[in-house]
Parts: sequence; structure tokens; C-alpha cells
Amino acid sequence: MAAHDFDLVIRGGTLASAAEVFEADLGIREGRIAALGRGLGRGAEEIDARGLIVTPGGLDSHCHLEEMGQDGSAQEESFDSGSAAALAGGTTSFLCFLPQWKGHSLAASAPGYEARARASRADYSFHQIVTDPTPEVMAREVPALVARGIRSLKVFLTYDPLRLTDAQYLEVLATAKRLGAFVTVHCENFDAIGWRIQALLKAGLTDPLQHAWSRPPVVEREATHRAIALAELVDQPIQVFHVSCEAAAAEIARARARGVKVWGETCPQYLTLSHEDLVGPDFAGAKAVCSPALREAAERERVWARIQDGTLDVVSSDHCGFSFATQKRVAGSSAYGTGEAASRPDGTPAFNAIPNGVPGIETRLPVLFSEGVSKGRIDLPAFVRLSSANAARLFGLEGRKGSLMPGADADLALWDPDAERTIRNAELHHAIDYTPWEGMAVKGWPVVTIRRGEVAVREGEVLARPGSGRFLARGPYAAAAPRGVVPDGFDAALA
Ligand code: DUC
Ligand code: ZN
Ligand code: ZN
Repeated sequence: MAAHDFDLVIRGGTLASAAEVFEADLGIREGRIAALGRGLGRGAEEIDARGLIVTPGGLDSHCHLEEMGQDGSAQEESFDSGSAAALAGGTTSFLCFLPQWKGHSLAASAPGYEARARASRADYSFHQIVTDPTPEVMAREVPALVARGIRSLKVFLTYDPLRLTDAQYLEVLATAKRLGAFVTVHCENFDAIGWRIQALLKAGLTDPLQHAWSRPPVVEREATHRAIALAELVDQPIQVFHVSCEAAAAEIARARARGVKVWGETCPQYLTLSHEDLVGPDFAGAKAVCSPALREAAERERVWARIQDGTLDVVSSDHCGFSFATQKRVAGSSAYGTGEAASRPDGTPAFNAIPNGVPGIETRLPVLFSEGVSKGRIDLPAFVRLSSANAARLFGLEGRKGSLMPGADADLALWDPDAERTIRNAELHHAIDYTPWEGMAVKGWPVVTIRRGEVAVREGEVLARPGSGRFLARGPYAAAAPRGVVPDGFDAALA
């Protein structure tokens, strides 16, 4: 008889799944959850979880790591540092992006990117960005990608070198439908933003705050409406990325009420930051430049309300690694900026040329736990749905990630709900020189992170080795399947 029943037992914790909260021990064998129950048998290793809350490890379904620019440069956040930060913040797996550059095949766009990702300490998969949906890319490269288990595409309706026309977006939707792939969409109106930028620059308004003025909620609402309408026309499921405002969320809610398969994601920055973070001495507002832009302070509670009513059901980080001392200060240093690289007399970029994005892969869950669970806006099952379970369902990882059911990967975060911490960049594990949440007091912190049954982080010390993360191949799944409703019964995608 074996000397022990399990490799690891998490004993005496409060378990929180996507559906319920209960007291139980959790037994792990060979990296998977093997049993839940009271008084489980012995483990070769045991963790005393009394007083702790045990949730599935986070799945961050939208983060930018070591993303390569067209000139071959890579974002400062490496897979090694970014995955260490993810694990330290209770996130055990993530989805990031394979780029495509206009005029280039998928294969030629990011040579070596998948090899770089093998340095990850957390499990990972990719969304494929499509910027140039040529017949060759759509007919040969995307099917080959899906066959390899990369089953989600990302498209942009803005950013000059990335955006698709409506005709191209329709092509991507139709291809995804034929292949059973999922589509995620960045929704902002490119021409409207360009028009506002020119007028702001002409008026001499160049500060980081004007980034928000250049792309107000109506610009996001219009593109969200259009993205959904065209997806409805094709009958292709989509997720609207990083919803920042009620007006865009309302478009999603209306479409869902019609039965359209559309989902909405938001990020901690839209729940906690505002225009006020875009203002400050010494160009500090650039730290909070992201797109969609931060909104007026009152908008945050409206976004929370859309979380509470289920319209927005995933909270991702949209982590972007642009350090303040380096890339944030270099005009046009990223494709995630709009318009010519205009600089100001002091050398800092005008608002439109600041690289867009904030780092948040490590703080995503502590901020969501503190502002959500500790402040009573959401309960623990909602926290689990928002932080992992819903993303697992939408991206083909259901039953493997975001679950406490026997058979799921033993990815867990053990939360001390009473821990009071102040977020300090100096204590984070990412490679970026700032956090927009510097000085924020949070209540609740993940004190242990377990990835596939191994203790990956204990009290802030990252134990998981670079290269120990695994690629997550994804097969066909229900959320990506069309619902079978097309206008007049004529399916143009299959004709
Ligand atoms: N928005 C950001 O803020 N950064 C990266 C890309 C994006 O869409
Ligand atoms: Zn985006
Ligand atoms: Zn993004």
C-alpha cells in the first residue's frame, strides 16, 4: 500500500469554485485535482490552509508579453519575468499574442516567438493577431494554426498598422466560423480617433490627458456596436476586449438579450483608475495611457454594475510592458499608439505617440479581490468566474483550468483574505519600472500559488523555474460554435 494517498493535500481551507463556497480538503495527484472532501487521507506533502480561501489559479486571457515589434524589438516584459509576476499574483496560466505584420505571412511575422514563450513558468497559449487577412493567410495559415491548438484570433478596429477594414473583419469572422475558432476584438473607431487627434494637436493640446479626450466613450460604443453587428451577420461568437464604459457594455447587453454569442471583458484599470491618473507632474500621466482610455471617475461604478449584472464576465489584465523611463517616453516606440510620432519641446511624446498600455499581470487579482470581494461588490464565486472560470469556458480550457473539479489541473491560489498590503512596484516581480497602482491599499493577497500540483510561489518567493510552464493546445469547444442563426437562412460564410 502506498505510504500516502496524495502527492499534496491542501487541508482545512475554504474552497471557492465558480459556483459555491465550502469547507473541504483538496487532494492532488500527478498534477491534477484528485479529490475534495473532509478528512482526506494523507499527502506526501501537506499545506495547512486553515483561515485561507482556496480558489482556482487565475487565467489571464489577455496579456502582452515579450511582444515583438516589426523592427524585431521585443517588449521589455519577458516570458520569464512576466510569468513570475503572474504566478506571484495568483495567476497560473495566460493567453498572449502572436503578431502579424501587414504584408507578411503569419509565419514570417514573429520568428522565434513561440520558442521564446517556452521560457514561461506559467502555462500559456496564444491568440493570433490578424492584421492582413490575405487569401493565403486565411486559407492555409489560419487552418494550420487551429490544427495546432491555437483556436482564437484577435483583431483591431483601430491602430494604424494593425486595424482591419470592415470587409477584412468580415473575412476573419467567416474564416473563424468555418474553423470553429473564436474571435476577440479591440473596438474603437479609427477614423474618429484620428480626426479628434488632429484637432487636439492643432489646438496645442498635447498632454497625456488628451489621450482620453481623443477617444471618448462614443468612439468605443460605435465600434462595439459595429463589431457585434458584423459578428451577428456572420453568426460568429466574439468577445469584446477591454470594455471601459457603460455605453459599450450596453451594446453587449442588448445583443446578448437577442441571443447573440457575444461576451465582454474588462480590466482592473477601468474599475479603479480614471482621468485623474492621466494628470501629474513630470509626464506621470503617461503611466496610465492605455486604450480604450481611462474614463471619468464616475464611470468606474457603472463598469462594476455591468460586472454585477453579468454583461462583463472576464477581468483580464491587458498587461503591457512599457517602462516609464524608457518606452513610455519614446514617441511612436510601439504600434500601440496612433498617428505620427509627434514630440513636444521637452522631448516627451505628444499624447498620441505614447505607447498604450499598463502593466498589471501581477496586480490583476489582488486588485480585483480587494475592490471586489473585500469591498463587497462581488462574492467569491463571482471572483472565480471573473478571474479564471469564464475565460476557460470562452477559450477552450474548460475542465482543465479555472476549476476545482477532480480531473482539472491542480492550479490553485491560496488567499489570505485579511492580509492588508500596500502595492509597491519595488515588491512586484514584473520587469517594468512602475505600477499604476503604486501606493494602493489592498485587503486580500495570494500567499501560495500552486501550478499543476507544485508550489510555484510561497509568500512572494517564486519557486517555479523558467521553462516549467506548458503550452496549452485547445481543441473544438462549445462557446466558439455558431448558434445557427443567419439572416434569411443564407450562410454567406459557408457558401
Ligand atoms: N491597448 C492597450 O492599452 N495596450 C495594448 C493594446 C491595446 O489595445
Ligand atoms: Zn486591445
Ligand atoms: Zn491588449
